[in-house]
Amino acid sequence: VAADPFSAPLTEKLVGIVGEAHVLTDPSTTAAYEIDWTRRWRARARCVVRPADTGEVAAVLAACHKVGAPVVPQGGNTGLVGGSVPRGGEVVLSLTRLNNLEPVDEVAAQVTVGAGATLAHVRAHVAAQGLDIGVDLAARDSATIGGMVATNAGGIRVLRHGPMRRQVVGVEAVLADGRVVQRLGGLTKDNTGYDLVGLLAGSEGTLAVVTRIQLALVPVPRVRVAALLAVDGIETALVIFSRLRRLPSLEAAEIMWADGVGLVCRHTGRPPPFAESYPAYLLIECAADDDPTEMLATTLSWTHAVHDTAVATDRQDRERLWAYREHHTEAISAVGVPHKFDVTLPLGALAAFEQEVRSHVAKAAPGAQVILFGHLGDGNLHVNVLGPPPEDETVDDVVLRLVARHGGSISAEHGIGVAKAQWLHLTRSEADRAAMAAIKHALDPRGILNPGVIFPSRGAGGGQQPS
Ligand code: 2HG
Ligand code: ZN
Repeated sequence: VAADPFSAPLTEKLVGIVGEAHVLTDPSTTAAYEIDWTRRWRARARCVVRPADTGEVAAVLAACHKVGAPVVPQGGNTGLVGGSVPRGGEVVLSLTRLNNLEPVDEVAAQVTVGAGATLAHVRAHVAAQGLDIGVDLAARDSATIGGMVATNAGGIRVLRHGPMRRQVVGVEAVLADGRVVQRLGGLTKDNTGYDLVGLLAGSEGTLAVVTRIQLALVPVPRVRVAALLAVDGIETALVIFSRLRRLPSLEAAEIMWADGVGLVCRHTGRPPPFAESYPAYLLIECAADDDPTEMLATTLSWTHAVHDTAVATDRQDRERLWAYREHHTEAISAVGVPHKFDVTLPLGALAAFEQEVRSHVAKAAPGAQVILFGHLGDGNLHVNVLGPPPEDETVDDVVLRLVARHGGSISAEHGIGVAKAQWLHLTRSEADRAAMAAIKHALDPRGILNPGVIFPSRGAGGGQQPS
């Protein structure tokens, strides 16, 4: 019989491991670790523990494992599916102090970093060698590499370089009972049993806690060009994209609509992108050593479907165009607490889905505001619904079932977290779920790592209830 985790003097044990200053229990200091970025998911932690290195992470997990105390690993807490905040009474294991950056290996084009290093810090660290990480995303200043690996983060360059899993050459991770596994040899070829590195990428803190990551780096291209194209809608955008995708220099193809861009302008005080407003906007970026501008212009010259274009090459101008896209998340959150659906559809189903998701949500939640945007090239739309209260899951059910009917995925790049656990069955069969559960049980037999994430918690309909 497991000891009652709440009667054991666990907190004292943790203080002995990491020091008093790094075990937080006072609500004024724990609050920021207990609420997620969307403000939809919030609960009290038993305590927040901030180890300094792998040894301390291992000791913390061993202590928690001994008494069966549940643990929620947390990086930059920029997740959007409630997977990095407590459900009530867990130990929050914050990895942000593991932010060591090791020297860049220029020959191998690799770097090894601590799980708590932010994406922006690692990019700045490797930039001196003319290198970069293949993944980039709007939360770059806060998102940590460990969290990005754990969630297999995607972002704006998946088209060119793939998601986070593809950038990871090796990891060091601590298992639920405190033992450490390490694959940091930096070998390009290494077929020695199961691919633990690939398995931990996207495991959302349910199988082990990633502490160090070895990343493959990509060269920084000499010239970058961004273009914002005003179009009539997603069908036109897809036709244009079908041409653009033949350009080897294409890195990003993002879509947004007039309402989202309007919200961004109001929220940030920026002027609209063009003198006139258009139904939708396609934002593309090409990067290469030889200036890709002319090839881009030639590729676009056949179409008359672009109403207006803004092109930018220098950094400031490019950032000005990207701002319309990257401020969507915060502009939406400034209006209210959104229901977020990060979904992928087959590209051929994207236009029908766009129409249907708007009409189905309007029927299920009259008056709700639906803001769409996303990574067109990946078939990845971010459906944000404002209006229904956080605990009302009617629109969640409507949107996710619609995705499944169109052959899509209920999570493209944000993960399942607790937000979508009860809908996992929509796109993962019973056999699939049994295989995943067997892996979970093998690596975490006491179920202490991020309970309620990916797999719905037993008894409850869908794990944590929204606050
Ligand atoms: C993005 O693409 C992020 O900017 C956030 O994945 C999406 O806020 C969202 O729904
Ligand atoms: Zn995204």
